[in-house]
Amino acid sequence: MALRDILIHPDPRLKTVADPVSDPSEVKKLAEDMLETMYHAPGIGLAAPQVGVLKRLLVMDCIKEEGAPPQPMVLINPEIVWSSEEKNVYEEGCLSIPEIYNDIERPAEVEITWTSLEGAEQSAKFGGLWATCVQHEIDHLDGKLFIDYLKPLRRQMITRKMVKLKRERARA
Ligand code: K1U
Ligand code: ZN
Repeated sequence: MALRDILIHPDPRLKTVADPVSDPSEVKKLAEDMLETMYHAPGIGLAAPQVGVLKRLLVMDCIKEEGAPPQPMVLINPEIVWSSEEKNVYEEGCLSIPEIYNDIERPAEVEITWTSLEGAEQSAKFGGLWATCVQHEIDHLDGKLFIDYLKPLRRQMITRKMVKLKRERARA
């Protein structure tokens, strides 16, 4: 396993619609690296475009209780097939937009279909933080960031902050 570099906004790869994975067995190493990178960050989710790979693959583990066993999930070609009318607001963060948090409203429950690393078709309903996280990650696969839900002025301010952060990191 290896840690991968996480892209920071703005980056054209974070605005690109990712391509479907045709052979799940080809992304096993990428999925392992993404899980290691997510746990190391730390984060509760990570999408392949965030590590510069424009493929429809995401990992997540939303278990936050201290001492609880990890529950890593790998979703290949995920699709939202149903969303609840009921909404939920969560203060979201993003590993590609460090130290910025904002309330975002999304469907409270979603049903997702995806392919597993073994190539099996899967389906499940997600609620709570899992629902928020899987929608945030699928947005990444569609080139969408949580700041795209914000007012243009706030988005511009965050983008300027990130440009500055990237400049400082490049100099260090
Ligand atoms: O996709 C990403 O950038 C990862 C992001 C996922 C996410 C967070 C919150 C709501 C929706 C989706 C993160 O993991 S940011 C870090 C974070 O939320 C966290 C980090 C450590 C412990 C608990 C949460
Ligand atoms: Zn994100």
